[in-house]
Amino acid sequence: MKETNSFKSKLNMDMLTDQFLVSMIKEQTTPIVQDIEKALAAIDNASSILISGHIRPDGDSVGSTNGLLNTLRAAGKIADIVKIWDLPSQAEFLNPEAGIEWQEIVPEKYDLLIVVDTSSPDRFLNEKHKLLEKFKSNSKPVLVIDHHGTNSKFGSINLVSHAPSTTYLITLMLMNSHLPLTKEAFKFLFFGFVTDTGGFAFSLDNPESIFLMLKLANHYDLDPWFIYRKAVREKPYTVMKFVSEATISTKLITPPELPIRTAICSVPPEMLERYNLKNEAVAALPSHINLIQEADIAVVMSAEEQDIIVSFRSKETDVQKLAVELGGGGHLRASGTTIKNSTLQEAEEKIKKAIRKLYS
Ligand SMILES: [Mn+2]
Repeated sequence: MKETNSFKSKLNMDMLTDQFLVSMIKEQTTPIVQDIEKALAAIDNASSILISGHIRPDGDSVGSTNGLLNTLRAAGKIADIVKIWDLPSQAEFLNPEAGIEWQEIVPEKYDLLIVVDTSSPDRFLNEKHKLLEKFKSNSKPVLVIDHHGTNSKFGSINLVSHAPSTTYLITLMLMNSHLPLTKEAFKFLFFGFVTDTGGFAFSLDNPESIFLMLKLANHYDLDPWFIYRKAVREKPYTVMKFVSEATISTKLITPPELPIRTAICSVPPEMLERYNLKNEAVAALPSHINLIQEADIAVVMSAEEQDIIVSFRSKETDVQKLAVELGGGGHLRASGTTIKNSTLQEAEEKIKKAIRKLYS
């Protein structure tokens, strides 16, 4: 690989002793090195930074926000996170709220807004806080760091690239920086990688990423098995029961009713109430329903106030285009959308119509 001038000395990666790991980090960084430099320049220039993940945060969103928070605070900067939702239960063991005092967000206090793992402005609390408008009208930079293929690049600086997780992009960025990538910060970044890849599985098309993250876990003296187990191999008893009931109620629709074999799981609010679970418990469902061998597409729907939250998963089929057709976005085999002002029944009809249109 050609060495570029962009790699300065004494970066985080230069302190690693494993030269094979260092060369792999450089190789993984090369296609995005210019965006990384712009992102790091924006961070360097800011002394107070506001960080936001996406609504209904998953492990990658929590890992990205908290990994950055930790690093930026260790670098002596003022850094805060926009609190947007209850945290996913599998993140509890990391104690992500430690050291965080939640307060009313005053956008004017910050020099830089970093939005992570968020494909479009309607996926974070922008409407409520008018963050994009306030930063842009004051000519303050907005840095978007994300790995969703459908990202609309709504920042003034965008580190947006195909990657196994947003925390992976952040890891590459920090390895190319002088910012203190602490053990605590890397723990969150590793956790985001594990959760978003379903325990490394979805990153098998980029085996270097698995090697790199495992080697770094080793470097930071973390126990990868412990984090992996906590992240993807354990679920609360009530969630297990809820997942079982939701699975039993799942319909498998096959041709000719739909052009492609589709498993549809619909979660009425009553079901969550019965198990005393919050909406975040639904996040456990899509990958589970996608296990159904006879289904090409898995659809999970749940109600949230007047809207229906929809997740799509597939084994091979492109469900990104299905989400986009319905106003959402995501990845090729994992995507989602929100169908506004709708009942579960109406949303299901809309989804079936889109499936007939796209896969016939
Ligand atoms: Mn993600």
